[in-house]
Amino acid sequence: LAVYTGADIAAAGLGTMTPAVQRKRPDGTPMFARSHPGLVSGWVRYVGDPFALVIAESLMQAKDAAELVAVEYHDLPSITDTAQAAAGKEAVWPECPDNISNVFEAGDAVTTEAAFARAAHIVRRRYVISRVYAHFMEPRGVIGDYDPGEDRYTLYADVQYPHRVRNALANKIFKIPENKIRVIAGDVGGGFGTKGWQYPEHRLMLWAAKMLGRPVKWTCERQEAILADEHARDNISEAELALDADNRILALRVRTLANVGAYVSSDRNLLATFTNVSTLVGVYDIAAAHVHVSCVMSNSNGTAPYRGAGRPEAMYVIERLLDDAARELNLDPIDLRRKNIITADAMPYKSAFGRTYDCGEFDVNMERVLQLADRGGFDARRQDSGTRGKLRGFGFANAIEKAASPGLEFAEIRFNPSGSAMILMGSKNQGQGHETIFRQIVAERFGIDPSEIQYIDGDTDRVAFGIGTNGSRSTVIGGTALWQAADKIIAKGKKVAAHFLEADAQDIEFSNGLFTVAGTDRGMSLTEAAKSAFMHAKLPPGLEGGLFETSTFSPTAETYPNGAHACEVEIDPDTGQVDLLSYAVVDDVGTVINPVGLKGQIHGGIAQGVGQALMEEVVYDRDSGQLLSGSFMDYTMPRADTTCAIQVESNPVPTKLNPLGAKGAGEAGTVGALPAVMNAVLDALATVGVTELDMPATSERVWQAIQGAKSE
Ligand code: MCN
Repeated sequence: LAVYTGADIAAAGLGTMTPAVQRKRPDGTPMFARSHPGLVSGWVRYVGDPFALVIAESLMQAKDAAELVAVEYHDLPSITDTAQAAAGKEAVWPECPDNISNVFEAGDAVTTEAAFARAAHIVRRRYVISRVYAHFMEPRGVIGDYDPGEDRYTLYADVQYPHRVRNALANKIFKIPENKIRVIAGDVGGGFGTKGWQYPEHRLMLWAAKMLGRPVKWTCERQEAILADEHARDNISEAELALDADNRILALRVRTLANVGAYVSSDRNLLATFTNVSTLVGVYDIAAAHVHVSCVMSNSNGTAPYRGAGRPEAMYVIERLLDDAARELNLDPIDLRRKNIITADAMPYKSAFGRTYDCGEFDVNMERVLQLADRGGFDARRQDSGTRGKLRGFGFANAIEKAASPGLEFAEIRFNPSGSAMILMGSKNQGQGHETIFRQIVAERFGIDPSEIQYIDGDTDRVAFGIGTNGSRSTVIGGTALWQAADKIIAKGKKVAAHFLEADAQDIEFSNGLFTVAGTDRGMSLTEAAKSAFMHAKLPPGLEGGLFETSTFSPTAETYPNGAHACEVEIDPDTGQVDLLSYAVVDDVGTVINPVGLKGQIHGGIAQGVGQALMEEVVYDRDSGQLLSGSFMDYTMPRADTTCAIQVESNPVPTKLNPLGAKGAGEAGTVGALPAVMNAVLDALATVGVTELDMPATSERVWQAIQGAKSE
């Protein structure tokens, strides 16, 4: 039906995304950023860079036609490795010869330097965090449609932020009013941050639908997904810890090279490099800290938020550094943590990065998880493994993250004339179980059966406003908006009930779904009140008919979910195979809204952390820039037999920052799992002289490390 190229897109005048963040390059000149145009012309900058769109009646026709697109490639040198890109070995963009798009700093360099100057011990390490890809259950998909009568586009797509995608398409790409675009996201099929934003296919399908006068559909195949969907993590940190003679931590200093890929199209490509580095000091009382991040461009796909978005990276650095410091100084890693942990009586605690941890019992979490994991019995278990020729390791990590940062979210509660209820949420579910928890909140407040409440999200024409799921914000922010909307429903319901019960609204009480006149047995249910609210002829003058309420909420500060993770691994020194034997976590997500849902979130998060620590990795060939891990034959995913039974216990310390007392939870498992698992691997390997190993701890890498130590 059509073949379009970058030149067609350019001629159509479609806009691009742009980053809002403005930073400087190392030499003080403005940040270097180039946006992806949707389809490129003349120059592809990474394997997977889209340059032509082929549309046909059937998938087979389209694939055959795509094979006929003749491309004359001139091979140019490429650079995909983070350290080599940062060394400016080859330039991704000639205009930016050192490949440094921008730099970010936080903390206080001067006080940190001074603390290092008076330190009794300084421990230095280099940590590499590998590049991974989310690999959600369902690859992305898009249908674009255009209605010439209304001059209006409809995008059906599995996006995490329907309203923000609509706004971006309207304001940045098509430059039309938002009400000219409708975005409908049904079941998202997993997102993990990677389906968060505006991909080229969104604008291309809408534009092509208009050009061709018919809907156009695209479904990503697994191999395209890993080539072209955003990747994540991929950074190298040089970390230093300063301690006094009594092993109290004086300061932390970190320099990070973060690989952002070939384009910087929006803040998304930079988010993980700055928003969450502020938790680098972890749950420890560290008076001085400084971090310097260089955002490095390379001939690779862009990186963007993926479950944790900088938080697992931050915890990885501090928690591995503590284990390495303990090993170097011949201390017990837990005792070193005990000495430096922030205790509950220090709350609220302002960290060296200026973050205020409002509440939490970090020491309680730590001691409890050590009991759960039976650390006392570890030596005996290690001996037992030894008798079977295996190396056993105990891994520990405390974790803290910034979640539910200030920002609006929206909720609406509607009653129908029959008294049935519906809720419309601005946040989009992508697998976390929002239909359950938001119904549950309303059901508990209104005393109605959750299964009788209709749940709606993901449609910009039906839901007035929304931001979406990221940074574990939906429960806290969307849940509070819903809570407030419920308050309004009850307030209005009281007026309706007062009228029908012939009482004063002041005297109406509400509990368990019933409005009652205080001190009497006269009452009416919320459902009855809702029905009555539509009986316009019976309503008093001044009382508006119907029962619908909306609310938005933005917290004044972020919450700090925290927890402690402990796990054990066994390594076969002959093969390098790492087996995860046990895993325990004690988590504080404030008020637990749904214990089963929470457990699922923690399990899933840990599985993703274990996957990255032990096997997952996106690999580009250093010489050719080709993607080597292009399918599940080369990109290893964790399976049921990779993990083990996971014990999850909660130690909820409700926050006062929202009426639910909730903190975020959706990323917590991953945040703690990366360091906990790698610390366990290193604890096992240290017994045979291996003290340094980068993730993923694949059997080959582990075996090589053991051979290396033997030959030394
Ligand atoms: N919950 C709870 N009590 C709390 C907080 C949360 O019981 N105090 C439980 C609830 O079941 C809730 C769930 O945890 O539905 C997640 O809540 P929340 O922490 O508010 O996180 P969001 O709903 O905003 O989800 C975002 C978060 C992120 S950022 C990623 S990435 C992620 C994740 O959640 N992607 C997921 N979990 C995922 N789970 C699935 N299945 N699929 C994804 O794509």
